[in-house]
Amino acid sequence: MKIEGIELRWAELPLVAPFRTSFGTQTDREVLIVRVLADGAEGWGECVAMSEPSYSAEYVAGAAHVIKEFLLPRLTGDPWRTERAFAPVHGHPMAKSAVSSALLDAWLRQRGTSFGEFLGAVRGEVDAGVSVGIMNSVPELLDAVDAYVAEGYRRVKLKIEPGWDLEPVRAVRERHPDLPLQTDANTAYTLADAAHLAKMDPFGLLLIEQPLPEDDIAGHAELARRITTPVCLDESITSARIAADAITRGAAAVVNIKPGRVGGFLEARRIHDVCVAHGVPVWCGGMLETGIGRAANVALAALPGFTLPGDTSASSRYYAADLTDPFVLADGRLTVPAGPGLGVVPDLTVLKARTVRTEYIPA
Ligand code: OSB
Ligand code: MG
Repeated sequence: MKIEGIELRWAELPLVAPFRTSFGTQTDREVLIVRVLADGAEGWGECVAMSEPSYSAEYVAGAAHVIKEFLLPRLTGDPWRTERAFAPVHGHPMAKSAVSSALLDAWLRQRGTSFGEFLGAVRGEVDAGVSVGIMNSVPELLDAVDAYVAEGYRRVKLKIEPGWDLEPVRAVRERHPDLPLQTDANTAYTLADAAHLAKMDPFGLLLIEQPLPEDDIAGHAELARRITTPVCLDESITSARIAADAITRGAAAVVNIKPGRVGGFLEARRIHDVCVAHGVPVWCGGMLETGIGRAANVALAALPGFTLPGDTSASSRYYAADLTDPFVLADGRLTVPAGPGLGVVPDLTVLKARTVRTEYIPA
């Protein structure tokens, strides 16, 4: 496949409700959409970097710069060759993933193969979980959780931080004794909080996600010895090599896989394979994706090792109007798109209405 060029689109989508985590509050999703044009084929990718470098070092404007200056000149028509060509560029996994996913979409569309078939999906639909942000009060949280449970979500994840942990988790657990429930701290604690975090042990949580800073593998291993809730890593897992290391050291009983965090779907699949080999369950994380990123995530979540529900929620959990046909919850599940490539295309009317800037860069 010969690359003709790429189109970058900066779009802004209002979230249906503000989303607060331990690292900040989001009311809009600023999203960079990549379109690869090659031999008459085209492919779409979504960059999951946020507006600010608060979840990880990447941010939208930085990712766009890296894509233009360092990735486009290395882009080839072959997904594996491109991955190797990107490797000398240190870091920037979200920028790499956006471009390599768009390339993979074009490559698969040309072959009439879906993301799911290509990755090794074993299911036609995947269990959907939902990530619930930090709220102003416990009653407000309970209302939000009740509504998601009524919609059919198969598990709930509560964002936590110091000052918003025991009380909200206890309240949700009392109201929903059998609900699959987990927490996500986005690095907000230190090992000195171990005794405090152990107070959540009686709540029967599926896991606690990324309680400590991303570079603290040893700390997570020590914390895992001091609490009974399984420790799951998100931010720390940036490659299959680190996944193997964290698992071997006892720092990760569960792994959250996000293609954008690890440089793309090829590495995401390797992490899945490493975890399966170690008997470690995985689930698909989310970064408030539009339908473009969601389509690929849902296909990934259909791999055999994804035995826990992911943060792959319906479009309506995020956006009043998604960039693609909406992903809809049916009996608490989302359907894996079956068509070639992503199996979805952006609705150009919605995309144009949300686009604030477009740039075409010939190869
Ligand atoms: O840590 O999993 C996270 C959203 C943005 C950045 C980081 C995270 C999240 C979520 C929401 O938890 C997942 C989603 O529903 O897309
Ligand atoms: Mg997380």
